[in-house]
Formats: sequence, C-alpha cells, structure tokens
Amino acid sequence: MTTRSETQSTLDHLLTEIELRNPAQPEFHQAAHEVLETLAPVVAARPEYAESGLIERLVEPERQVMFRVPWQDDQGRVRVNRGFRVEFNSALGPYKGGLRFHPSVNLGVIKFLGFEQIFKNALTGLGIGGGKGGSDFDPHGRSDAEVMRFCQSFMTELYRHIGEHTDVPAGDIGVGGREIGYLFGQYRRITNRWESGVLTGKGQGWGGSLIRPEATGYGNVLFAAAMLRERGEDLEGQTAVVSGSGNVAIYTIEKLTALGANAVTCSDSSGYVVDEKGIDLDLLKQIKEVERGRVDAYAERRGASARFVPGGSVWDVPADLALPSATQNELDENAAATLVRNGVKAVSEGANMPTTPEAVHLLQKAGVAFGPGKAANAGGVAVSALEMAQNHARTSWTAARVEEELADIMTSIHTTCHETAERYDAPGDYVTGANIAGFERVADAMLAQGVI
Ligand code: NDP
Ligand code: 2IT
Repeated sequence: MTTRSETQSTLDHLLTEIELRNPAQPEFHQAAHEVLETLAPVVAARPEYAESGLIERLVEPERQVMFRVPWQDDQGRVRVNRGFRVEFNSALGPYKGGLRFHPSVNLGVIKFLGFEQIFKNALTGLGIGGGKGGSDFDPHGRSDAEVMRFCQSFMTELYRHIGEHTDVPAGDIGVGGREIGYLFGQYRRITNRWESGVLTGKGQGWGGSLIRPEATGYGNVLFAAAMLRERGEDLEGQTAVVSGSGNVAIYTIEKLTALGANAVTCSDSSGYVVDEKGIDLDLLKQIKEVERGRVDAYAERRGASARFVPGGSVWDVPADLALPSATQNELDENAAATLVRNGVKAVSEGANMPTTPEAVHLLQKAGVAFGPGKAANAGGVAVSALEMAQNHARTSWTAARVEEELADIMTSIHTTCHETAERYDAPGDYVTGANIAGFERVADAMLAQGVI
C-alpha cells in the first residue's frame, strides 16, 4: 500500500513534468496543480490509477487543433486571428465546452479551461466529455457584420472537427447567442445538415433550450445557497458582491435578488459599480445586452444610490457573499484577505478559476465556505446537455421543467462534493470533494476502456 505522502511526491514529480512538457502555459499549470494537489488520498487508496498511467494520460489532451482565421473588417482590411479547439477527454461522452473570444486567449488558456471542463462535466453526471476552444479575436467595438464574418471564417475550419456525437461547442466569454447564431448558420451551410445538437446556447425557436442563458448564474446561486444551508443559513437578507456584467454575472444577480439577497455590485474591465439599493437588472441588461455598453453608463443613469469606481477592486465592497463571475485570477490573496476582514461567509465561483490558489487557501483557512467553479458553475454546461437531449428527441421542455432539472443537478453536485470530501477526511472542503468526485468518474471510465 502506497502512503499518501509517497503518492503526493509522485504527483509533485508529475507536475514538474507537466511544466516542462507544456512551457509558457501558466494557467494550465495552475489548473493541473489545483487538481493534482488534492488527488493523493484517492490515488493512494486505488493503486490501479497510478499503475495504469492514468494521470499522465489525463493531463494530455486527446487532440489539439489550432488554425488561422482570416477575415475582413468593415474597411476591407484583412485581419488574421488564431483559432483553437482542445478536445481534452471523451471517456464519458462527446467533447463538450464553450468557445471564448478574447484577446488574452492562447493555447495555455484554452487548455486550462478544457482541463477544468473534464471534471465539471463529469460532476453533472450527464455523459459529456471535456473540451474548450476559442480565439484571440476581440469582439469589443466590432460591428455586427464584422462579428458575423469572423464567426463564419472561424466555423469554416472548425466544422470539420465537431459534430453532435463528436464535439459540441457553446458560449463562454465573448460568445453569446449572437455568435452561436452566426456559427450555427455557417455550420449548416457548409455541411448541408440540420444538426441542432452540434452547438448549444442556440436561440429560442431554432433548437435552443429555455433557461440555458440563465443556467450558469442561477446554478451558482443554488450552489451558494446549498453551502449556506450546511451552516444553517439561507440567502435571505445577505449582501452579495458579484464581479463581471456578462452572461454569468447578470443571471447570478437575477437569482440572488429572487431569493432575497441584495446584490450590490457588478464590474467589467473598466471598473466596478456599487449600488446600495441593489443592482437594477433591467437597466444593467439594457446597457450590457442591448447597447453592449460599459458599466459606468449604469452609474450615470441609475442616480444617487450607485457610483462607478474606475479600476479598483470590487472585492473591497463589504459583503456576506462573493460570487466572482468575470475571469481567471480576478480574486487574489489581498482581495481574499479583505473579504475575510469584512466578514464574508461564502465565496462561490461563477467564473472558471477566478480565485488564485493562495486566495483559496486563505479563504478555506479562515473557515469561509468555498465553492470551486468546476462544481458551482456547472449549471451552464448541465443545461447545455439538457439542450442536447431535447435536440435529440426533437422536442422542447418548459422553462419550469428545465429549472427543476437544473435545481436537482446542482443539489446533487453539492451533495456529491460534500460527501466525497467527508469520505476523504476533508469535511467542508468542496475543492477536494469536487476534484476527487469528478476524477473518479473519468478515471473509472478510462480504466474500463483500456489504454486510451
Ligand atoms: P461574458 O463575455 O458574457 O462576460 C464576461 C464579463 O467578464 C464581462 O463583464 C467582461 O468585461 C468581464 N471580463 C472578461 N475578461 C476580463 C478581464 N480580463 N478583466 C476584467 N474583466 C473581464 O462571459 P460569461 O459571463 O459567459 O463568462 C464569465 C466567466 O464565467 C468566464 O470565466 C467563463 O469561463 C465562465 N463560465 C461561463 C459559462 C457560460 O455558460 N457562459 C459557464 C461556466 C463558466 P469586459 O466586457 O470589459 O471584458
Ligand atoms: O465553462 C463552461 O462550462 C461554459 N462555458 C459552458 C460550456 C457549455 O458547453 O455549455
């Protein structure tokens, strides 16, 4: 029997190998580190994992595609971006995961997101593998026509790698309903197939699921509520700080408000808004979803209760709950210390890896309930899988039915993480619970399927 400390040193050695084999990919190293540092108990208890080279296989994507995306801007100038699709693991089902369009995208960023997605998707229990893609294209300030031409060029290469039984992309940062529409239109045109299950996050009326736009934010709030329930509390009357002002942030604020909490902030890369009366969602949706504007416009139009803080850290605002919903590494150790000083009770990740490892440790040490993204934000991909199910059955479910299924899935993910953490002597540690529970599902499928 291998001891946990022997296993940990094997895992540490593997992490060094990962860094050497994947140079200049700090986000991927970070994601691998965060998972591998919690796996020693399960790998020590199940030697077949180490004997079968399972972790070495798991950290190597099954396939990585990189391609040129040429397109013409409104002035007729030719632009060139880089496209990515990392098909990380298909042991549990077709590759599934979003597409991100943001200037910071590179292979390491897509690999971190794809790696996280493997465990997240396993936690949903819905038979989906892990993948992620995107481009360093920056949609900010681009016209609709430019975004359409970019999406068409992107799909002109991507189409040959995806399919309803192969790889099913969806949205992420910079990719919402508009982009999914353009991508779907081009896929259909090139392939001459009505293959609705090839993309999720589609529009209502042509294969999209009700509640998919809301699902990530709603799901994260349900996860936060489940963590609070473990401590004998609920959301009623709690003050919440939310970062971001995109898809995830907006529907996080909507659900928090519906369940009696007061969401007082939102942000974008220009700064943050604090609104003592609680964020007015109609105004925020108008500015962000209709006008595609910046958050300072919110403060300008809202009146005396709101102010815009340029730059600045949204985590300076005192609150009971924090729900980071913008991007990776947006909540660092200093921010975590401030949150703790201000009495935060729970932090639940709507974004992927928004909390730095140092900040996670600080929060956990201070006794704050911490919901890692791969569990807390799994509601989005879960409803994507429900969209695929509806597409396969050529049917569409009511909003009430999808919301009920989403609530059941989030409860089950919470229970799984909670019980797994207890089983491995880490009560209340949702990071360990989520990593081990997701890992076991994928690892057991890989073991059963041979050396793959
Ligand atoms: P959106 O593009 O709709 O919104 C992103 C928001 O985050 C914007 O307010 C944006 O501000 C801000 N943001 C992005 N990058 C940065 C940055 N580098 N610094 C500061 N602010 C930034 O994306 P989503 O809401 O879909 O995604 C938000 C997070 O949630 C991401 O981490 C994503 O991976 C994760 N996620 C998304 C899911 C989904 O279903 N959409 C599912 C699960 C997780 P600005 O416009 O100024 O850039
Ligand atoms: O990070 C994520 O889980 C997403 N961006 C959603 C993926 C999906 O396939 O719905």
